[in-house]
Amino acid sequence: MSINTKIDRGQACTMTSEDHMPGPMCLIENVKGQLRANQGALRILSAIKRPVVVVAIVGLYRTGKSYLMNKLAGKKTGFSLGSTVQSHTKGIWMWCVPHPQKTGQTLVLLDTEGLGDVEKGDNQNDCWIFALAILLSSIFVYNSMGTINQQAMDQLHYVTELTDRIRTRSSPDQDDLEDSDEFVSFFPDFVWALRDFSLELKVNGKPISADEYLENSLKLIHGTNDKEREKELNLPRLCIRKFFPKKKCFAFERPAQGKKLGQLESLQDEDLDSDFVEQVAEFCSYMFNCSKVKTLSGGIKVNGPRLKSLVITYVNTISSGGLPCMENAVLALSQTENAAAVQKAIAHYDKQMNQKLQLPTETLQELLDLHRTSEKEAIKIFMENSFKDVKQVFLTELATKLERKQEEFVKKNVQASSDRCSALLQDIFSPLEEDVKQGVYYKSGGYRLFIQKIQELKKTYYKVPRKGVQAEETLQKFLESKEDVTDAILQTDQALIEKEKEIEVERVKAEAAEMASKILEEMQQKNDQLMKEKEKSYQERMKQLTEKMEKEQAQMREEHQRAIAHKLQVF
Ligand SMILES: Nc1nc2c(ncn2[C@@H]2O[C@H](COP(=O)(O)OP(=O)(O)OP(=O)(O)O)[C@@H](O)[C@H]2O)c(=O)[nH]1
Ligand SMILES: [Mg+2]
Repeated sequence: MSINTKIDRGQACTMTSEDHMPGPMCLIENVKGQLRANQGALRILSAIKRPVVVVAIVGLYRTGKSYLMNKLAGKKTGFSLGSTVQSHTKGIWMWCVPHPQKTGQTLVLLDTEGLGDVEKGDNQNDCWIFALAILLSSIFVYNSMGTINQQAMDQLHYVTELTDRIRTRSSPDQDDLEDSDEFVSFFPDFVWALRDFSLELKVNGKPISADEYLENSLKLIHGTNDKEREKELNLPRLCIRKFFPKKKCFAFERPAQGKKLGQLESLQDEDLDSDFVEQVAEFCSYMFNCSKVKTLSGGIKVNGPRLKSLVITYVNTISSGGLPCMENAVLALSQTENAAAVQKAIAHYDKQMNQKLQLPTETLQELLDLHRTSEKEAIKIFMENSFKDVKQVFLTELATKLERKQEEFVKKNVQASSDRCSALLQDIFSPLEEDVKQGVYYKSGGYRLFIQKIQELKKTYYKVPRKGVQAEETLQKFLESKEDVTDAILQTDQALIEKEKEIEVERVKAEAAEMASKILEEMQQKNDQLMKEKEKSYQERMKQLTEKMEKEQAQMREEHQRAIAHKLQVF
């Protein structure tokens, strides 16, 4: 068991605030050459809702990487250092701290297993550690000892292998950009940290900056006799120039001499080389000021849960023998987030409707208007929280769900109106029913009185507000149920001659038919309203979708243009 694995168990990190981890934790374990995401660390990432700036450090083993990362964390100890020649850090370790300069952002420090340890035998793992550090970070620190000589360049062969290890797209494009040309759009900024750099930075007697030194070192070699070797020597230089548009170099003095080097963690700044202390301060200041939030294709800003999703997708792909693909990782991310966006939109719709809707509504339009406003807001929320919704799968799901909800509300509205109207009719007509029971209308002239009374009560019924969409239908049904009584009163009325009774029966029938046709007309009107509403919903979705797609396409075009511009600049 490695020392760091012991620490992982021993000091199980508990978060005291969103991004305060008392110490680092293993994020990607490397157990016998198998990479595995650590669930505890993933849980910590889930809780970080702020955008993350991810700094990863990579380089040969035993070159002071962990020590430098502790400096970025502002701590003396943290990432565990080894004091022997044995390689120490295993896998990829993570430490999330509040960003020292940018409030509202979290700094995620990734310390990686040293490359090139001869004890490991093959370098497969090294290549994957290198690739993962590139894929996960927004600023990538390559750490090496001494000057940038050919040996240092050769050690950077990992960068030349990235084209075989990383894909940007799931299916290569037919356009003028190769897959690796697009690395530039998504790759982190590049920082080369030169440790124990003791030479003076001068060319032809003139002082040069570390950045100029790096630029000079990346110039291609020309004019040798061995063209094959020349190509080989130039490849890492070309790759760095091609993949990383933004480069920076820092040279550090040896921090201390002799045995002190083994006890750096316990030394105060006064005990360290003063130039080194200054150089570390400069390095930290650059990292804090110039590092960007990790951003994915399409301008998607990464926060903790998104970083977690990237870790899972990449590690799973690598463990199952596949090549990590940036586009697929973004798609995997979009699946989870778009599903959540649908939920969020629905929750908002439900909240709005429950707060504002009072059933029964006076008219169907009143309900439909409220639905439309809430639906518009829900779609907006979905658009704000979703991305790369290929073929609008999730938008369609949302639309279907909202449509079903609208149908449910329409049904509920009908029921509420029927219930209210029935109760109202019961209330209004019960004295009349009582009189009928008492035989008040079964007498000569009783029929006219009865009809008069009904007309009166109908008026009372019509006057009551908010009866809703079923007002007519419920009344008609109610009156229909009273037809037998009406008929019996008519037949017993001695004051009317047979002819008058016949006419009256016809009149009542005509009145009922008129009411029925009115109701039919109303139903037709309601159907038309619902159809129109569907059309409006569709138009609203399309409007918001077009706006979003235009924005996404502009972003893509910009990324593409940047890649082409960089390609032209490098060659
Ligand atoms: N010479 C030298 N030693 C350093 C420097 N920084 C740290 N060290 C010492 O080098 C040893 C290894 O430091 P680490 O930070 O563990 O190195 P690492 O690159 O993380 O090592 P691995 O995890 O094995 O890859 C420790 O004893 C450190 O005190 C430096 O700038 N120069
Ligand atoms: Mg280390």
